[in-house]
Amino acid sequence: MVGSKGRKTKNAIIMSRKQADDRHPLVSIIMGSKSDWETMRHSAQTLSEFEVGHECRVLSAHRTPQATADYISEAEGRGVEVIIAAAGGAAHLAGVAAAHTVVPVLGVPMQSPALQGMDSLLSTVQMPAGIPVGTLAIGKPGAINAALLAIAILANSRPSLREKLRQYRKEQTQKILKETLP
Ligand code: RP5
Repeated sequence: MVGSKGRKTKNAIIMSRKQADDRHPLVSIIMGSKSDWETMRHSAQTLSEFEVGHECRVLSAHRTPQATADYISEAEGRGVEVIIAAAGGAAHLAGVAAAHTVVPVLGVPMQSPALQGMDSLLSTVQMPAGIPVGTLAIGKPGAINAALLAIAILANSRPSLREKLRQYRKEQTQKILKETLP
């Protein structure tokens, strides 16, 4: 009886969380400029492939500082569990986001025209101790991996997502093994 009651309770918790997941975006993708979308659409696309609810916003650490602070400060209360922040050049968006929340922040450095993203990478990755940003690779690989890492974080407490990640890796392996060279 106790066991079945426990399972019922557990199921109820899982169901209510699934309902909540369906209602609220779990991942927020923010980027410093609309010009970053061509890269960051790969984050959104990857999350969509895993059916993870997300929202995308243009917010700048420099051009919209107050709106950025307000949005990030409210994200946790709205059910956001991971924030992906992309910026290029003097790329302070991920760091500023991390300063306003304890929700994990993943930074994606954009491939800037002037310095090919080295500026973005260093601005994003060199955070002072105490305010972490998990920084991914420059450009499209970073955008895809930020989404996969966000999914892996969510999957710690969502077994179905973890299974989807395993399946993704299997398919990727099969695809590579089938490659032929001219
Ligand atoms: C950054 O400046 C943005 O993240 C973008 O990568 C870069 C250039 O922005 P735009 O001049 O294209 O708006 O803030």
